[in-house]
Formats: sequence, structure tokens, C-alpha cells
Amino acid sequence: MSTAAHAFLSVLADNGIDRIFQVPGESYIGLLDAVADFPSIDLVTCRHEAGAGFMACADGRLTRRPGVLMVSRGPGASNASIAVHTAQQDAIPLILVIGQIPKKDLRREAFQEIDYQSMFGSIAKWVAEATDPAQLPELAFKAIRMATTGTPGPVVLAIPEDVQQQAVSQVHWVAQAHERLPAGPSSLARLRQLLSQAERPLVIAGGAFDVEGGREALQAFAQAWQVPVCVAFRRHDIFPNSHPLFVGDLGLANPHDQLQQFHSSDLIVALGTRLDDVTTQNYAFPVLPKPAQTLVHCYPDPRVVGLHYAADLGLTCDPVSLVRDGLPTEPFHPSAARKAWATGLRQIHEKIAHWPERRSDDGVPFSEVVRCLKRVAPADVRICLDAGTFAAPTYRHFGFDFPQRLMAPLSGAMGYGTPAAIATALRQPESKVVCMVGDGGFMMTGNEMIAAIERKLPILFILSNNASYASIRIHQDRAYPGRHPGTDLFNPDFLAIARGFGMTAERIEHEEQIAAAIERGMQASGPYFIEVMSSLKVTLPSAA
Ligand SMILES: Cc1ncc(C[n+]2csc(CCOP(=O)(O)OP(=O)(O)O)c2C)c(N)n1
Repeated sequence: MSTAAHAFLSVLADNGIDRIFQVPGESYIGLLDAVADFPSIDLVTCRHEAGAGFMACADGRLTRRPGVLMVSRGPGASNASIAVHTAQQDAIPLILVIGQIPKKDLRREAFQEIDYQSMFGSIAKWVAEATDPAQLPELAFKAIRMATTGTPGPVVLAIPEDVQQQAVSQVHWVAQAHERLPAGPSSLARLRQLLSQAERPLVIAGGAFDVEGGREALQAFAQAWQVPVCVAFRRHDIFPNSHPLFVGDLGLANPHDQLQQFHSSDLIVALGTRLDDVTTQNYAFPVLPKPAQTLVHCYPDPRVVGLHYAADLGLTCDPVSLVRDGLPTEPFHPSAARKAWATGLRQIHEKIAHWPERRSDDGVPFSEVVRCLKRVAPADVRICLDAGTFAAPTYRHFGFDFPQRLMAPLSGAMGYGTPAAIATALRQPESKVVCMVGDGGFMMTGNEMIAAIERKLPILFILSNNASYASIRIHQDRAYPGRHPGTDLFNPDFLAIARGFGMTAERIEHEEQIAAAIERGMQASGPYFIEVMSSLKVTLPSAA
């Protein structure tokens, strides 16, 4: 016999969970106490449930196992909700464990009670509430299965405090590896036929290639078929950006001439992407519901393929297997027209990616900081981005090559950057992690950087201080020129904060200071903080 909490945790541990992010609460001290008996599980204590949640999201993204966070009922669960939304939008496996009020008081509107099914029902893949201690190991197992199969996503488990420490008999629930569904021979033959005949094909590649070997398989496929590849929203690191067949990303600011060219494609091969709102330019490319092009859509979840778009060849198999199995049967020689198509797309991309020359009298153009970072960043740098306009130069100009990684939320959630950097540095301590964050986003979860001091993580934090929620100001500038209520920021002394946390910190006030400061930050063996006094003007449409 063991306690239900031990049984629960042993199922997590047996299935590869080795880290839990948490903010403690009296409603789950039973579970918390049991964690102490699992030396294989690293317990990361956080300062806010949103920070813990973003760390778990980043961890789930890096390991493809569920990121796990434990929080208190009511207030803790409410703070953690942003992680559930992010995991759902980003297709990341996540398990949110909530200590629930005692079983006997359920549905009495007791102190800090929430009905989590109602609260999370529309954003979680599965919400379950234990009523019997013996259910706990089974719930842990099912949570892992639910979070990791089909489209990965968030699962919420509410565990009443009085069921956590009761004795249960230990049952071993361990996931067996299941063979991923391959595409059948007739589908592969059709795919080959379409790819060999198309004059203007385009691959749109998404996050399902973010698995071991996925990127390499995609690259081999693209090369063998000489087909240009465009990556889905914020999936820049899926395909080497310097490759001649890389033709850009589908994001929030694709120029008109590029989209026009994409529209003139005759075959779209959408691989491992859900063809979401942003990737499809608000469902305009491809056109909903029946694209102008022949559409091949492959995603490992039958709920996704054919849900919005009518694909000519819809495949609910594993996209990595598809690109491995779908290579040409004999060497493929593209036509002159097809070569010209790929070259034309690449030229448009190169024009977009070209670093701009920007100067301003109100501060440092943040793109110059990113440009310097590109020059000195190691080949395996991990870039963690918060949401904000400071991030635009990285998406547009940085150019990610294997094995560099981009960690940015598809949900556009502010507050992601700092916690994601902590989780990334914990998971991949051998790589340099750079976190870029705005003065708005930093004040949401920047407090989590204390973990970088505690655990001596060599993260370079770069804060863009433009005294504004600039992304929103840009929208204001377009809709209500010259009017900016609510987007000015009165800021604290960020260097004093960073130093107070125990970090080495410096400020960039002029462009000439960028190179030396970034160099010092990259060389530092511990966490390092740089505040950039950024230009606001260069980002505003009225100054363009
Ligand atoms: C949690 C959350 N709240 C609000 C928003 C809306 N929003 C998107 S970007 C942004 C401003 C970001 O400001 P800052 O971090 O200073 O970066 P900047 O845009 O100035 O570079 C806001 C408020 C959001 N995406 N996420």
C-alpha cells in the first residue's frame, strides 16, 4: 500500500516526468509532501502561477512530455489559467494539477472552490476531478495520454485535499510506445504524383516537426523534391532559414508582394500544421473552405484535417513518417519553371529578411541589438521571446539555423519570455539562453528570474525599455492617429531591480554601446541583465 499522492507521482515519474513547477497551496500539501520522496523529480518553486505555468509550457515544448505544474485551488488555479490557454493554442502537452477543496464540500460554493470543468472546459483537452483516492494513478496515466496524443494540449486534474494522503494499492500504469500511423501506399503515390507535376508547389511546415529527427526529415524531403518551404506562425526553427529553399514564415506582418506570390502557387502541401488563424492570414491563404490550389494537408489528428479546409489529399498520419516515406522513388529533376518559382520566392524572402538601417533620436533601434546578437550568438543559441513589438526584428531578420531554437508563444501571451528562459536553461544547461522581453511583459513575470540566480543559470536577459506598451500603441496609431491613452508606461529602475535580484546588470543608451554589452552578456557564466533604452518612434507607423 502507498498513499494516493505517492501512487499519482510514481505514475508521472514512471512515464518520464522529472520536473514539476509549482506555487504551494494548503490544498495540496499532501501531494507536495510526497514529492519529497521522489528524488528523480526536480521541484521548481515559482513566484506566480502564471510564471510556473509558462515554465511548464516551455518544458513541455522542449521534451514533448507533459510539462507539469501544481497550484492551489481558486486563486492559484485562476493565476495558472494563462498556461492552459497557451498550451492549447501552442499544442503543447501540459498537466495542471490543482489541489481541490475537501470532497465533502464540493459544489457548496465553499472557500476558494471552483468547478474546473466549467472554468477550463473550453480550453483544456480534458478536465477531471478525483473523488476516490484509488483513481489517482489512473488519472495521472490518462492525463499523460490525453496531453500527448492527437493534437497535444492541456489537461486539468483537480484533486481534493482529503483524497491525497489516503492509502491505495499501487497499480503500475506505464504508457507503451505505439507505432505512429504511416501513410498508405495509395496516398504516398498520390503525393508523389502531385509533387512531381506541380509547377509552383509550396510546403507549409508546422510544429509537428518539432520532434527528434523531424527537422532533418523535412529538410531531406524538401531537397529531394526541390520544393520551397514556408514555416507556420512562429515555427521559424523548423527549417534552416539560410537554406535556399526556405522562403519565409506566415506570421502577423507578411508583405503584400510575398502573399501575392504565395497565392499564385498551384500546390500547397501543409505538413504538421493546424493551418491556424495567423498562419492562414486569417483564413485567407489558403482561401477557406476550398483553396484555389490543390491542397495536401497532413496532421496527426483526425479532428484537425478537413475541419476547416477541404483538402484534396487529407492525411491523418504522422507527418514525419510521411516525409520520410514520401521521398521520390527516383532522382527528381525540377523543371526550369519550378526552379524559377523557388528562386523567386527566396529572393522575396531575402529582401524581407535584410536588416534595415534604422536611426532615431529617441533611443536605440532594438533591431540593432538583435543584429549584434545574430553576429555573436553561438550556433545552438536558444532565443526566448516575450510578446511585444521588440520581438519583430527577431522574427523577421534573425534567421534561425539548426540547432538554434526559438521559444515564443503562439498564443501571443505577454509574460512568457522570462519563465520560458528559466525552463529552457534548466532543460538545456549546455546551451546559451537569451531572453528578450519588453518593459510591459517583464513587469508581468520578470520576478521569476530569481530562479536564474538561485540555480546559477547563464541566461542573458535583454529588456527593451521604450516606456510603452508599444504593440498596442501601434494599433492605436493606425486606428486613432496621434491618440495613445493607456499605453504610456511609468517605469521603475530596472537595473536596480536586476541588481537587487543579485544579477550583473548594465544599460545600453547609445548604439555604440551595443556590441561590448552584448559581448559581456554572452561571455558571462551566470545570469546577466541588459536594459536597452529603446526607440519608440522607429516602431510607430506614423514615424515610418
Ligand atoms: C497577458 C497579455 N496581456 C495583454 C496582451 C496585449 N498586448 C500584446 S503586446 C502588448 C504590449 C507589450 O508591451 P511591451 O512588453 O512593453 O513590449 P513592446 O510592445 O513595447 O515592445 C500588449 C499589452 C497580451 N498579448 N498578453
